[in-house]
Amino acid sequence: MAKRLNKRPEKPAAANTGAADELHQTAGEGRPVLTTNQGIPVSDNQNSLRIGERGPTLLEDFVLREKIMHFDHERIPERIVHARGAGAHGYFEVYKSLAKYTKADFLQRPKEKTRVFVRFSTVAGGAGSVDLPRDVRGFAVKFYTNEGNFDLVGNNIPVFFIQDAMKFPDLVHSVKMEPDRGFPQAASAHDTFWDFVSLMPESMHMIMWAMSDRAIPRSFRTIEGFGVHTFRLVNADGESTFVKFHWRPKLGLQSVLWDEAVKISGADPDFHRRDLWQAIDAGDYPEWELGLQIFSEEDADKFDFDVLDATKLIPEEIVPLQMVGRLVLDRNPDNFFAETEQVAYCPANIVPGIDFSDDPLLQGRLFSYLDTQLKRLGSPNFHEIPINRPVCPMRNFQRDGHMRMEVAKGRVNYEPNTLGADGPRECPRRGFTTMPREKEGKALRIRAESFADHYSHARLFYRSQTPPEQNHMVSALVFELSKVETPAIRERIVSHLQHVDPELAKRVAKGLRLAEMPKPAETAVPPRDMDESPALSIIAKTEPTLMGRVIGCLVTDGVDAGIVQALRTAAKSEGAMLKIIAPMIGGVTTANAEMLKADMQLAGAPSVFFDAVVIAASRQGAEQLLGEAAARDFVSDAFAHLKVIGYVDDALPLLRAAGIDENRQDSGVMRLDKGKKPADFIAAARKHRIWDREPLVRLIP
Ligand code: HDE
Repeated sequence: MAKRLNKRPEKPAAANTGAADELHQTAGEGRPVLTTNQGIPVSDNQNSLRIGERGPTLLEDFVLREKIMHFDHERIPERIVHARGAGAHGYFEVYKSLAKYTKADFLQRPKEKTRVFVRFSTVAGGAGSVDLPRDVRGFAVKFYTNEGNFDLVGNNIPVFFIQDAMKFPDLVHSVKMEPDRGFPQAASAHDTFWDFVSLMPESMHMIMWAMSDRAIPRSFRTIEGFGVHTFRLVNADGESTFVKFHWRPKLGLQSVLWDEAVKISGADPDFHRRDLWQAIDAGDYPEWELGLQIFSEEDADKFDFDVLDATKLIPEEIVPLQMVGRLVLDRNPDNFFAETEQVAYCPANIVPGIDFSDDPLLQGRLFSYLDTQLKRLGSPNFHEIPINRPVCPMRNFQRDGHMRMEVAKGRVNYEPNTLGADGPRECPRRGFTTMPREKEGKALRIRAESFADHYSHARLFYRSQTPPEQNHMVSALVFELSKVETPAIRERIVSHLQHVDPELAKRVAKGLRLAEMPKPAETAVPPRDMDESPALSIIAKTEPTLMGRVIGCLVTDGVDAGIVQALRTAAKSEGAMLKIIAPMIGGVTTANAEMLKADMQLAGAPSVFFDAVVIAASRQGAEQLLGEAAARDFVSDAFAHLKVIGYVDDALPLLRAAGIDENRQDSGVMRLDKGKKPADFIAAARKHRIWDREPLVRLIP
């Protein structure tokens, strides 16, 4: 900006710049001078201007008034959905040319990198809510390509609740706080949400996903992402295919258990954004692969569901993913507001070579985002905010408006013109062209027959889960419906579940203690069985790795430093992190009388923060911790959350106080001194959770 101003001919070139710099460097200790927004140096930032020592403040105090005025206007309206989020900069690298499918410039040259800004979010809660409610996660990527911005505004679930944009405000109203009482915040477990979905059988597939562990992820780094809708790719010859976009996390999918989610929400409401920030800060850059499901219009016609229906997915076993590139997040934002809050995604931002489909949900979204940005950012010039600016040239005759930053030169602000010969012109060769599509028919408000099957895909998802995952879905449904106060709503949901899976319906009915099984809901078309898709399960595709995970090691004075060091080395070689938790943040003295630094203090570091834990207390330390509830909970929660627990013999009293019998045959509880080695602990912890333990610690309907 300053550079451009200096070029303006009416200003004497850099007339007073040097002097101004000097003036502003005189605050002492090499610090620049604090100024008002007008650049006026401020002499006192502690006291407002008043008459006498104890007199009234003067209206004349422009420094005070400007500061308070600016503060009063620091907030902009939060997003009506996806209000809570965290973002990061990074790049997308395409593996090989995709010219065969698309002419999109950023997908033509192998290894070419395109800068991106990614924002993850929850949907239902306000900006100040917590990171771990049961909810869908937004996964929005802005690619700053040489042909303009391409926004892939997706979710971590490949389908959606509704088929038509018309229902979106109703859906969102129903899940948000109830309008009379203003609660619950960031929770679907209440009457209005279940009332609405019980009357919208098309939502049943998404409900299955929302009740699964996908809705309580361990980290943003361990979620998948999906473009959800069918899009089109168009190549230079004008040939088009359909495409579905998928993001696959390098660390693999991982979720927490519901009880962990509840406890994390209290202990660290910022669990996900902190995790993302810290990983990037440590140089442990989160990564995803972009997978494409490419299929032709003829393929689409053969499926027995409609690819324009966003409540359906195409099993990977039918159309496999082609991995075409990777996304790496390598830089935290400099400023949360300027970047993460002001970033304005819009599914209508596409580049030549990518096109929309007629999915009625997508079509509605094409309107909504531009409209919402205007309200949120307050001006049609929001594209000039640095985070939203394309990196390629941006030239047109749009002018003026609230907060215009560009100083457009010349007398020509219209087109065609002869007075601005060097001005921009349309370009049929390079410009975006819509894929020509023939359509005819009457204007109708109607839902296609091909959208009528509401249960088969819900059944596909449920039946593709492993038994522990199915158990969690049953528990989630029972939990949520038990919060619903109106019995008829609970019954209506169970009447739908019977079409998803009769056993599931029975278990939920039992968990709710329904007096009798309600009649099955009426169906437009009978649900059918599909081949199971293991790719839909988290557990079925979990890779044994601790990469990117965190091990919590509880220590006290007298800890054996050798064990801690061996664990640290083993964790590092695995790509995992070891965090030391001590009764006091000042650390502990080891058995060798050396200081061991603590990363966290016990009361603020419950075991829900960690993927596996080690109890390395000395005998005396363990005895002392018996009187500390946080220490007992640390151990008993780790056990209840099916984590691998390593311990030293001296720490046994603490394990026993937490109700753990060390002689129990459980491969996830292992003695580390004179027994297994840290490497054995790491090998066990790679499994993430000891699923066999679950029936011992939780009653499942
Ligand atoms: Fe959005 N959605 N949405 N949505 N959506 C918004 O735009 C909307 C839908 C998604 O990190 C809003 O800037 C309608 C599906 C993400 O800033 C708003 C419909 C999917 C984000 C809006 C949908 C999404 C949003 C609110 C139904 C997955 C956050 C603030 C027709 C494919 C982006 C904003 C960010 C945000 C409208 C359905 C994803 C109001 C009308 C389906 C990730 O414009």
